Amino acid sequence: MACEEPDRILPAALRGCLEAGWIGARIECADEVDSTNAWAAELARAGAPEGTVVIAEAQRRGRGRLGRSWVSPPHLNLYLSVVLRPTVPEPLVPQVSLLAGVATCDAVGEWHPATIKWPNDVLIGGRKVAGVLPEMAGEGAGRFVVLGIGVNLNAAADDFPAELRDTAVSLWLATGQRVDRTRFAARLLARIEAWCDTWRREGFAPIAAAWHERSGMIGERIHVQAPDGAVEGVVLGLADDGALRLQLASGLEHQVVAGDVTVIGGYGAGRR
Ligand code: BT5
Repeated sequence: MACEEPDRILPAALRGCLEAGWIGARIECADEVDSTNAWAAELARAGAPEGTVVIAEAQRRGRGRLGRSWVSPPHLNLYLSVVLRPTVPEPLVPQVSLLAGVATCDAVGEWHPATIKWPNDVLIGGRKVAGVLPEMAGEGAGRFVVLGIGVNLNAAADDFPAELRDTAVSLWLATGQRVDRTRFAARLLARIEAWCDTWRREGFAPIAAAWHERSGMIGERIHVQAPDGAVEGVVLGLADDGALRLQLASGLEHQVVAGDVTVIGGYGAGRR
């Protein structure tokens, strides 16, 4: 019986799908790593240029936010990290997190309509199709951001552990069509490049506007489980540092910088 080669994303094929630009200045692909974010950070510390992209077919210790993990089965999905060297003042660097959510939502949206949940989860039908983990490191001129993105592309339900089957989804599960992972990676990188260029030229306002459009969260009543406690309020919008602005029952404004959001009563309940 012929043995089928596993599907792989290869640097030359990916480069062939990318339009000339700064993203993909260097592309590295591996079969398996602990975490593409850790790998990209190593390269960045050793001087890798902005736009360096690393992709792994599988991750042994894929990272989520707040010490959580990212399920990364081999040859099915996309696990990618990009090295960025933003020149904006340090307090504005976290804006890149929202930018990445917008770019990922756009790329997923070319296959199936999707929305963003703060800060940057990408959802289809309320289930998570992609997650973003920006990690900042280095000082002064050596400062860099590793933008890690995981997108579920061709995973089937039983490629996810039982506890994620109700909350996770892949493009394949949503559309019934297999995704060409190289083409998806190229579209995602193109969107990241385009939004980074907009950020550099015009600042955060267009990114905040795009985020608002894709999130559908403004005016919703939400519950946030933050590391320092729980809070409930109505979403007013984004602050300049990417924090979520809430109006509390007391009428006071509160800003959430980290935590997990639940929309009370589901999306749209606050506007009914
Ligand atoms: C995230 O964290 O959503 C950020 C995930 C970033 C993953 C990428 S892959 C490439 C790069 N290299 C890395 O090491 N990481 C980045 P968070 O919001 O904390 O979500 C994590 C939670 O989502 C977990 O606790 C699970 O509940 C759920 N989850 C884990 N794997 C999932 C998957 N494949 N699809 C959907 N949900 C998942």
